Parts: sequence; structure tokens; C-alpha cells
Amino acid sequence: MNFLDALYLEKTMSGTSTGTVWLDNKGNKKIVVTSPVDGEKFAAIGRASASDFDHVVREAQQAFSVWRAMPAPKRGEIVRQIGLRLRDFKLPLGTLIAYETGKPLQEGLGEVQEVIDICDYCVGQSRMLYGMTTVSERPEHRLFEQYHPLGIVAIITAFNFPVAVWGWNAMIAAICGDVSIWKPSSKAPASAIAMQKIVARVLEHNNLPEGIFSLIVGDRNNVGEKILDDRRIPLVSFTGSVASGRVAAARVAGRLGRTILELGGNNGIIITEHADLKLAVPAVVFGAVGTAGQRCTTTRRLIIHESRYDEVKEHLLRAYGSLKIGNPLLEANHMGPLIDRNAVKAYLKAVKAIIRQGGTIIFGGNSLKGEEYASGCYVEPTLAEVENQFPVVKEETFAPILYLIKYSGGVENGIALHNDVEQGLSSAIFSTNHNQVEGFLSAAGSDCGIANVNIGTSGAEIGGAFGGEKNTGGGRESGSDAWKFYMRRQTVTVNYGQGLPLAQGIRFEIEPPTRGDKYLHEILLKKQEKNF
Ligand code: UN1
Repeated sequence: MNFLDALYLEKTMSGTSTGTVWLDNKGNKKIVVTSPVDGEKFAAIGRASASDFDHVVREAQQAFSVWRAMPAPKRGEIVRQIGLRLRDFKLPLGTLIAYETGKPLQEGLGEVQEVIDICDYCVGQSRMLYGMTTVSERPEHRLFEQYHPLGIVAIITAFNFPVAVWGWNAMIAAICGDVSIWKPSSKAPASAIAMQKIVARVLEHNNLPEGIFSLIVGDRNNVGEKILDDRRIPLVSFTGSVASGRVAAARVAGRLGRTILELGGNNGIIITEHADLKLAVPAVVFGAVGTAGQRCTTTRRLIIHESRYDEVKEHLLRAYGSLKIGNPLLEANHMGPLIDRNAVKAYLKAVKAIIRQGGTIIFGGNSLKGEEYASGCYVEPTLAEVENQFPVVKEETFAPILYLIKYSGGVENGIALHNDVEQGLSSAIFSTNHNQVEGFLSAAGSDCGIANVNIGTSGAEIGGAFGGEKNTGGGRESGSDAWKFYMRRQTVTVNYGQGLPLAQGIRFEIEPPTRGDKYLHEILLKKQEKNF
């Protein structure tokens, strides 16, 4: 396949790199990468051993002392070059992402664009790693904050965004002066290897040492758990399920390390009686079937005012009827396969649970058979009428199942249903009524990290902070001031006077006061007299 050659991928590859150097682990137990598009086993990747892991961490530690000393805008320059390189490889890399994960080519290209965007963003941000300055309560003192590089950042990513999530962690970490170790999902390691090779060219071109951007493909024992327990890694950025995130958070907290968690969502859209359905319907369909329902931001629940319920249902049935499911590399298809056969099993299990718990499947509900679907990973996009309190609705099933839920009365009732799940990533309201919109955005409104108005729940831009509340884990990545979490914060007080006044007016004298101290001492006494 041309795109594999264009990305310099081989049939059998090492999965561990410290930058430009690949560890010779092709002989290790392999991960066989199977495309859900056509079932082809297109790559075999050596899994890292425990000693590979140790080697990668040691190289990263050494690189940190070099990288953190480089001025941040110079680090930004390296990130700029990565962005430029990526532009050259956008088509083959986007194609590989689509082939490896099953997402439509348009979305694969969009994912590469997301990394390019974050590179551009980081170039600017590299000149803005600013701290605040404030006033000291003491005379002749200066009080300010500064941010320093933190160290090694481990980035554990999921299959659904096999390069973008790395991008918005690793590029931010890089300008902050951190070095990163990336553990991609074992379900999508080829895209990660292709990305690493693109980065390697930039590292090589700039004569940079090994260990700034490392990649390590491996299993839970040799890599995943080691990352969680390794004190040399001060920050672990984890994207994945709530269950795994809970384990990761506890393990890293056990050694008082930091985590950034981006876990599951159960994203809802409220359609009020004032919704403009010309906007709402396409947004809902893209939100629910984009990436075959496997985005953290996928629209899973539609909370519709009873006055619009039948109309919305009719529009959706018509739209779903026109969706084309098939090879996602072909432009005509809207939705490709799920990531693997296990995902199909989880989808079918959810469909059964919907029916058992009293819901009605009004569209889809089946896996697809036939020559085009021979990989066994294709399912029908599905619409189900349910109640919000069904246990199945409270879970995040990573599949294109959209729940239709009716509400009556004011928008506050829709918001109450919306918030009545354990996850809190993304949310949206469709309404042209100002009061409803502001109510949704108020403190009593959506409880999610992302709240959208008249656009869907997925497709966040990189400029905002990305992440969510409750079981989504509370982490923030990508834009805004998310960079601060990748640095260590230092509060600095500088005394440029002759005396040593203490804060809070505390008196502590161990020697006869000097002239300057005496003067300050008098001021302090006066202040105390006034009960200041
Ligand atoms: C994810 O699914 O983990 O907002 C990330 C979006 C994308 C990122 C999704 N920008 O849908």
C-alpha cells in the first residue's frame, strides 16, 4: 500500500524509539496490527521489554537536562518544524489513521490537521510561558511566579485519536521544556510509529540528542504499569476508559505524582422547543456517527423537548436512512467500521441491554455482514428510544448508538436529565432562546468541561482547554492555560533591601538591629499599634 511506503513503514518493525534510534526489539513478542477496514494484518510490531522501558526512561532523563536549558522559543522552533513536516505527510498519515482505526479519511486528515494546529499554537505559546507578578506586603521586596520544566511526561493514548492526543500533550510538553515518553494504544501503534518517524527527521536535522520525544509500544506489565509506578516520571497524561483511569490515578497518586486524566464521556445535546433543526440535525448526526461513535466527545444522548420530539425523530430516521456504511477510505461512505470485533460484541451487548431494560431500537441495532464487511467490524448506526435512568444509558458504550430521551416543562428539566450521569466531558444545547442558552451556561446549567451552543458535542478546537468533570477525570489538555500543568510553578520573593522584615508582621530578632532594620522595625511597631 502506497501510504505505508510513503511513511517508511515496514511489515515488521520495532515499536520503541528514543528519537531517531529504534531499539532492536523486532525479535520480541509482537503486536499484529489488523485493519478493521478489510481485516488485513498489515504490520507486526515488537513489544518493549522491561529493560527497553528502563533504557527509554534513562535516555529521557539525560535529554531533559539539555532540553530544559534551551530557550523556550528555540524549543518552539523545533515544534514549528514538526508542524511543517506534518504538512508534507498529511495525506499518507491521514490515510494510515483511517486504515488503522476505521475512521473516515476526512476525519483521519482532520486528525493530522489537529496536530498541525497544535504545533502552530505551540510556536506562539513558546514565547508566552509567563508568570504573574504581584505586590509584596514588605518594603523593598518583589513577589512573582515563574514556571520551570517539570521533567518526563508520559503520554498514554487511546486508539480513537492515535496521533492528535499525543500531539496536544507532547507539543505542549515540549515547549514547556519537558521530554515525553509516548505509550500508544496497542490497537493503533502503526500511526504512532509513522508519527515518530516524522518527528525523528526534525530531530536529526537539528542534531538534537536522543530522549526528547520517545515512543514505546508495549503491554501493561512491561510498560503501562511501570509508567504508573516510576518516580522518574512526574506527570502521566492518561486518555482512556474511566475504569483504567481510576487505576492509573490511584497508582500515580500513591507516589504523589501528577496525572492529567481524559476519561469517558456520556455527552448529551438538549434540543429545546426553540431549537433550529436545520443546525441541530446535522450536528447530532455527525456527533453520533463520526468516528463510528468512538470519540470521547461522541453525542450519545439526545434530550428532546416533547413538543419537538416527533419532528426530531422523523428527521433523524430520514438522515440515518441515507447514511452509507463501508470502506472509510472511500469518500462516499459516512461511517466505517468499529476498531475491532470486541467492539462489535460490546455494541451488540448494549443493544440487547437496551431492549431488556425497556428501550426500543428504532433504527439499526445489527452488525453488518457481506463481502464489503468481511472484517467483521461493521455495525449499523443505531437510534434507540430510552429513559435516561436505564443503566445502559449511564454507561459509555464506544459505538454509534444514539439515545433519544424526552423531557417536558422548562429547560431546567432537560438540564437535570442531562447532568444525571456520572461523566462530564462535553455537552450542547440547541436553542435560539437567550434565557435557555444562558441557563444552560450558568452555574446551574451544564456540569461538563465543554458546553456548546448551537453546535454539537464533538470537534473541539485546540485553542480551548480540553477535558471534563466528574468521572471524566478533571484534566485539561491542549489550549488555554493547560500548559501550566506541564510545568512546575515557583513563587519567588526577592528582598532587595537592607532589612529582613517578616510577613504577617511577626517580630523575630536575634541580634541588635542595624540602622535599616531599626527603621523598618519602627514602621512595623506603628502598624501593630494601629492593629493593622
Ligand atoms: C477524544 O475523543 O479523545 O473534540 C478526543 C473532538 C476532538 C478530540 C476528541 N477534537 O472531538
